[in-house]
Amino acid sequence: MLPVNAERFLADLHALRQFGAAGVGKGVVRPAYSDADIAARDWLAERMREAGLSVHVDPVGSVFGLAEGTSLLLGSHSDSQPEGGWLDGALGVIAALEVARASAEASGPPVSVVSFQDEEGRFGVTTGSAVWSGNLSLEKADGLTDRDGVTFADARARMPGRSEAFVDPSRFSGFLEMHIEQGPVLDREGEAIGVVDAIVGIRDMKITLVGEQNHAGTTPMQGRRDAFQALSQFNTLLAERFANVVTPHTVWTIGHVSLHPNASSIVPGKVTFSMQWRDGDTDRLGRMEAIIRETVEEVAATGGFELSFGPLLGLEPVDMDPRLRGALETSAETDVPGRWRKMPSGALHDATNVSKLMPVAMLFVPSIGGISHAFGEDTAEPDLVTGLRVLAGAVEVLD
Ligand code: HGY
Ligand code: MN
Ligand code: MN
Repeated sequence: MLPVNAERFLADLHALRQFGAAGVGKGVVRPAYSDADIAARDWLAERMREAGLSVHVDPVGSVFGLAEGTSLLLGSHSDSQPEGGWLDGALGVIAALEVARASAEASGPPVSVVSFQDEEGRFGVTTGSAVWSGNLSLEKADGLTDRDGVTFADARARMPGRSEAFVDPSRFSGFLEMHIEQGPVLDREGEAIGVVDAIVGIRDMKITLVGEQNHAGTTPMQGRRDAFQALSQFNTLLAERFANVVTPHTVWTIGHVSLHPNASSIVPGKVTFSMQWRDGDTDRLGRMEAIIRETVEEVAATGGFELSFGPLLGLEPVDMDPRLRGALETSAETDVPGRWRKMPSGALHDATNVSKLMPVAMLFVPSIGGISHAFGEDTAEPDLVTGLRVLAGAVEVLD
């Protein structure tokens, strides 16, 4: 087994959390290209150099620590949601760093490390790895805007030390991403490791409805073109119409709503909201898209609203590579016999994009209470260390 150092790994994980530490517990606010994110990437690049890796910051700000020759690539992302936890992404990056370091110290197999940029989708969906993989063109990415109207082009220009070149993926033999589960299964079942078999697909777009802004006291209920009421009606109709199409694993979320002008005494004239849906079946994702479009078109036509759609972003469901997955399974069975399971991922990961470039596989450690994308996200430290050992063991199996 590669001599990974659990104390050094945990110390680095806590050090990374200091960038953007917020909220109660171990919360983090470190969205892509924020000052905290840029400082964290700078810190990470220094740790990579100390580990003997050569640092390459690609045009979108994904930070690679490259080993010489052909290597395995390990990593995840170090940006966070607008309110996030200390482990989502960070765990996979710091575990990768520790395995690369330990392997170099023991003259083991070459291991490279990556922290992809904007996995959490301030602009798109897993934007940094999507651009690297070709799932999203740089031109299209540059035109995407965040919820405040900042473009991806302007945001990535803030990232110092960027190269003009993307890393050539042919230098890597495969990609392993360790992550927290972000769901309740492993914690509930008392298991230590999940070996992912497939990652669900996703669709995401912004929808805007424009009605008529007016006085909230004098405008009769009859004839109002109230954008909030339109959204509310759409939401209710959508749930009814999805009923015959979805499975218990299908999910959909209206997570961001911008209501204009958002004041108590004004009938709101405009709403822009995010519409996101996820499922393991591409056909179902398409059927859901058709229902979303028809339903909102109907609401707009009946109530007299102007309707517009933002770009449809998405990633297809993907299966993990059997050989890499097998290495994780062998390592898990050696380390925690009978205390691991195969499982799908309902969260998106950079591995989805990277699978276009090379074989990929993923492992999960438990999330306490299944909480993530919230300040309360956490994992018991012994479980973090088990994940590190299983990852290191898989690297050895593959060697
Ligand atoms: O939203 C996701 O599934 C991921 O955490 N970006
Ligand atoms: Mn993540
Ligand atoms: Mn996340």
